[in-house]
Amino acid sequence: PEAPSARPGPTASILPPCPDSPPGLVGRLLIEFTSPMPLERVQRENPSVLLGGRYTPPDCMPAQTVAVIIPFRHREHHLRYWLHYLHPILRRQRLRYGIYVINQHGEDTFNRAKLLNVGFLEALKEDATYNCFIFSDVDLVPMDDRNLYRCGDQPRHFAIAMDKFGFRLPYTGYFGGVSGLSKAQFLKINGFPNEYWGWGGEDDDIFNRISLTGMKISRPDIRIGRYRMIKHDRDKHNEPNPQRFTKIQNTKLTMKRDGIRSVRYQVLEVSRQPLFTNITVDIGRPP
Ligand code: UD2
Ligand code: MN
Repeated sequence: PEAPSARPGPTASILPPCPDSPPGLVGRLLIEFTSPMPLERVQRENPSVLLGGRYTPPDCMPAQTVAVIIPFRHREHHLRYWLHYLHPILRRQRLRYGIYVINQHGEDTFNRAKLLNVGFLEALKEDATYNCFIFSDVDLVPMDDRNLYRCGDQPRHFAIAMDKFGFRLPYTGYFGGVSGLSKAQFLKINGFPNEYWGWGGEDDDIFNRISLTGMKISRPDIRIGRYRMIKHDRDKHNEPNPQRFTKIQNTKLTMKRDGIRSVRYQVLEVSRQPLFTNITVDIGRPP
């Protein structure tokens, strides 16, 4: 008979917890968007990523399960760079994660925050163990892998020093680009607003929700929270929202009725790609 030690055991139960500071991070990274990035190449270079863009570290047990949610429409070219850079970074960070691209169906006005609400609910339908949600624009790549895509005891703002803002925070209440909330933090603010159609304001509304519920934004060191944004023109059907200035004055009233508890949408397709899960959704149009 075979010696018991030769048999692979239930390895998951004997793995040590993942370290707070993952070994093998490289620090500052060279990020550029000039050479073309075929999806086949990105797939070839990330064989350890499982179908749907799932990954679990082989050598330790992570404390959190992280869903990365990307609001999306017609940005395939950006998504390829994002996947190329982020998968290896998230792997080095020893995260257990899944990537969800929430693709707005049709050509009505874009609604970033509503898509992020959809991502939260749909990721949880895929895996009820998600307890940390990272919301990332498709065109933002961190320049330093010490910027850990994890949740903490306060909502986290990751993209604090972007090239397009001269590597500075544009204003104290800025919460755009890449942010992260635990499941409990997200539910505490009733998720994100569904009623910001077009460009702008939704990130400030989210900031207001966090402040109004007595939480404080946590941020990385300014030397570490650096980002490159892929240069782009304003998309069609995402014109600046003229209502945004008045809407962000009213978060205190609107956040009770407008949020994750009231979001209505229809999923049209869930497709598990090698490096991400694509969820195409009909979120309606502005009233
Ligand atoms: C800024 C913020 C962003 C958001 C936005 C206002 C930065 C880096 N980001 O982005 O977080 O607050 O202002 O709404 O400052 N998208 C598509 N297809 C579209 C339109 C948008 O995929 O047709 C997605 C995509 O993930 C994109 C994101 O929405 O990265 C934000 O839109 P943007 O990149 O056009 O706006 P930007 O760079 O001013
Ligand atoms: Mn952008």
